[in-house]
Amino acid sequence: MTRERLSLANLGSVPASMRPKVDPRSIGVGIVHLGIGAFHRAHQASFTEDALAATPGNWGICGVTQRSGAVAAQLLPQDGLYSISERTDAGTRASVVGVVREVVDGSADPAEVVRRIASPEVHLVTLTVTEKGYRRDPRTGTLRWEDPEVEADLAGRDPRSAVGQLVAGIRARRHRGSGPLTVVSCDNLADNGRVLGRLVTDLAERGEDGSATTGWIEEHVRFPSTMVDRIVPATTDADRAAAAGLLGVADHAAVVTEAFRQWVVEDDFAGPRPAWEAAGVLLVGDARPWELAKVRLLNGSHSTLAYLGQLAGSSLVADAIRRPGFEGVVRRLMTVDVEPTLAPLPGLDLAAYEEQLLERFMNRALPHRTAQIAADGSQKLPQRLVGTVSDRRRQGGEPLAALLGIAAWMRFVVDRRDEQGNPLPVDDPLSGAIAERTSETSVAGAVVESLLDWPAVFPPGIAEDHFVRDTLAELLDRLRRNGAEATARHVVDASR
Ligand code: CS2
Repeated sequence: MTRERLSLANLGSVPASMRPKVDPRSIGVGIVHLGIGAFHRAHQASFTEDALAATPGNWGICGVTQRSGAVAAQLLPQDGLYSISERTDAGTRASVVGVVREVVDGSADPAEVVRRIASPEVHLVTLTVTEKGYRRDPRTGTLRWEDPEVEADLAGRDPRSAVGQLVAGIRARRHRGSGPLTVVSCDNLADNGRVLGRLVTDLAERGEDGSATTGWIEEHVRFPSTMVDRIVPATTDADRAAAAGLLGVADHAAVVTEAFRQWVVEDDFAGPRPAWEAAGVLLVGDARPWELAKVRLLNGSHSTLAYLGQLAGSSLVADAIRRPGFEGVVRRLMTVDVEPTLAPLPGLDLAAYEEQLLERFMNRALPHRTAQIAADGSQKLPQRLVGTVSDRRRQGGEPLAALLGIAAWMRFVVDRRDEQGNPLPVDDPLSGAIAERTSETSVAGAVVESLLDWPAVFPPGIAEDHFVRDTLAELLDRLRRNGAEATARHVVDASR
């Protein structure tokens, strides 16, 4: 059956309980969002919609697609409308979100992105461009100047990198007198706001009007750090069909997610903002301890489960966590390896938080693919697992579960076959470099050495830590010989 597409014109045929909480026609744009993928639509847009339902204001979102126009093609014919389906064991709750008021295809129309950031009615730019979208060199903390996209943006074309878009937009704001701006990174990076602030300032400094722009940034632009959390699997055709069944109209931009959502933002804004606190957003003085806890506990567990699951043949997180030994590894990672590295977080009951994470991983109503989480490991591992290892080693600990996660990543990206011999979907911006580094030998100890001694992923000095090196080599060898389940059980037994 061909259904009509969701749009403002046919919103009346959507069941009343599923319509937007605010009238989309009444909201002006006040936010530009870079990277309008499924995560943003299920997270920041959903919080903003709820905030507007409580306290009206012109906080509509202009969503920018960064790499492909696919999302623009999904949202534009629908006037920016899309549905969120929350999946729990008790069933699905669908609702249409109305706060996305404009969509710009950043690859087709980069000048429009700059114009929108420079508009006086825009006060916020939020970003979800993934870890690799920052184009940052972990060795120096600044941009990878040799990156062709960075070079091209610096040379003055209409910018296409996220940092390039911000700098050009900020420069235009200064020229036009559009007023201050707050830039909110919503990616899973430790201290994401300060990281981004540094990249923007460094690029601005080398570009046109360098010192005038950096001076203006210093005075008029803020970069609060944030912690964002909601599990949002990539939408499938089956998800879109289910959404259409509930809505009565087709929704090509549908997203599915869990009921849980959390957003912690530093209360450091250059100008006005939506009343996000009315939607449950936590505004804090320092978001860093929240981000560190979330990235190491949730994302560290996710990556460990994803690589172990991929090796053992579990394509879904909810299946992986049920394999013998895997839950035990995640528990050990959280309580023995990560917890001692975290600063105390008043008001957060860590034990309850960890139990809740395990329940979220177990959620069978929300099929979350291990392949999705396994992607871009070289960009994710440093903040998810490697930081835990470094901190624990400094404290004299033996972070076996975090090391198992890293060893499983190594087997995934180097051997590229699961335990049944099936090819694995390695998707990583550094996969070429990984293959080059490990082409000489497949011996576990040598593979570990060639990867550990790589500043793009691992901090300097870690390769000299014999415990880290030997344990990784042993675990990689065990993964190859005995498989992921037996190796997970070995790590759990060693923790007793
Ligand atoms: C996941 C995250 O894909 C991944 O790497 O670990 O997207 C995760 O689902 C979110 O950070 C949850 O907040």
